[in-house]
Amino acid sequence: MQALTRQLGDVIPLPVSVRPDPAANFRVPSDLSVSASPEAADIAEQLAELLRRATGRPVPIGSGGSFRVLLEGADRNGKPPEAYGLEITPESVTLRAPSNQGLFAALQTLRQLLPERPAGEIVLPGGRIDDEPRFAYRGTMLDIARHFFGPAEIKSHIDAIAQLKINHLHLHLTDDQGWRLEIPGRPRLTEIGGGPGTGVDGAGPGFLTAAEYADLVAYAAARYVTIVPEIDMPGHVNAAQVAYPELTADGQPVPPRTDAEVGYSSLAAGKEETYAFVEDVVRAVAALTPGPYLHIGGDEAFSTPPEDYRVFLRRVLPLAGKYGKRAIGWHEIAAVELPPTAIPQYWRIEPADDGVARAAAAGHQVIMSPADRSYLDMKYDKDTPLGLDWAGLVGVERCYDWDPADRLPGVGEESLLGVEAPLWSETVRSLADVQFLVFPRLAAIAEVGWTPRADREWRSFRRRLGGYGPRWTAQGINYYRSAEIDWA
Ligand code: TNX
Repeated sequence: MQALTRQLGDVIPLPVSVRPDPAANFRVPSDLSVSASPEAADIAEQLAELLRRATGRPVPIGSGGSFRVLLEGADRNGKPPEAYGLEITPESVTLRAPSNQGLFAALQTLRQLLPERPAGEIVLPGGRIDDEPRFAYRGTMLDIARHFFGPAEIKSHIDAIAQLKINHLHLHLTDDQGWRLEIPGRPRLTEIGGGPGTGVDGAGPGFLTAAEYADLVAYAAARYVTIVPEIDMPGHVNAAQVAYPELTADGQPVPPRTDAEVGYSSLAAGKEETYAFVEDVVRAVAALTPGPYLHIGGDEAFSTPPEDYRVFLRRVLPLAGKYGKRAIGWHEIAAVELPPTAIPQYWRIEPADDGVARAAAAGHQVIMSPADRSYLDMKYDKDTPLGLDWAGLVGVERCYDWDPADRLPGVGEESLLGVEAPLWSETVRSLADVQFLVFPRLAAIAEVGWTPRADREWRSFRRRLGGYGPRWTAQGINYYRSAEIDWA
């Protein structure tokens, strides 16, 4: 009897319900094929591709296949769109969900039960998984302002995060050191803000054309990842002011900056040029972004007087709604009364009254990104060659062993839209650097966001994570082999 490739529950994030049936193992036949509901053709093709990769054999799609993809009825019985079932019997493997989003989630689970590369006979563990996420929003952020990453790199990152059921990629598109998205009618933003010498230490030039961005959004959508674009304001705007000096308070040009200071630049709350600019940008970004969110930044506006900050936000937050988007902002935005659908993203280390609890009490949803648990740009330990440490050292266990519903009094389970792990890029210079900081920690955040709190346990996660390592290796992902984990 061939040994099992994996146990049924060896999956990250851990599914809600795992019922193994050792009498029902499935031996993958040499003439395997995939059959699917007509509306699930795209998922069937993705499954066939995974099976081709795992077996090295051709995998046709047709009727009567032993791998079945079933889209079942629109009625979700109150379950979230990503809910799915995966059933493995001696005869067949069935992915079942009421939406393609759910089928995609099922596919990510099945992928972790398959080898990445052909390795002899494959026996899948019998039984049944029924699963659904704890939070609708499970995100990560990539800062392409401090260091630019191009379409191919961002796509490869999307491939890696989607496997962990991360379903939002927040792109930090603008900051003091660079402007990375082409805005029609404002060409100098990217000609200058994305040109040579931009980025921290001048090491990260480049920008996305509007067409490249639209293509990225579509690529992400095909993997059930929603792009959340961020235009950071009123602070973090030096690159915009270099391109358009009318955006400074006195209209005088400012020099480009490539250092990593924060809090020195600000849009002028009292100038109409400011709002004409912001509306041009918000309109353009909203038009390029089919997803529901537009992130307006709002963090660390240390050189904006508090009253100006409020004046600015009261005018700018409603612009997201005007162009059909829900505004997200770093938690500082809770200093003003927010439009009904606006979402503060909480990043603070110590609980403090930033108005976030008041916003939650008024019915606002909150995204949790506490820096000391979820900031992927913090060092793992004191010897980590990349990263910062202002929020402390963030090892894998620290990233895992906390709960978003406990973070801030007044912001409990029902107030949370979800969790996000940001990667700021001041210290990274390559995709390999990104991967080193993101993996394995994003796997921890993925489980924090998906798995019921009562089912989460560090020792179980640690064991499953050790088994995941070879998967990253096979995919060429430069993950950090933390000494906290016994890597396979
Ligand atoms: C704080 S926390 C920032 C970013 C920096 C990051 C570095 C927050 C919303 N803003 O401007 O890149 O620290 O860790």
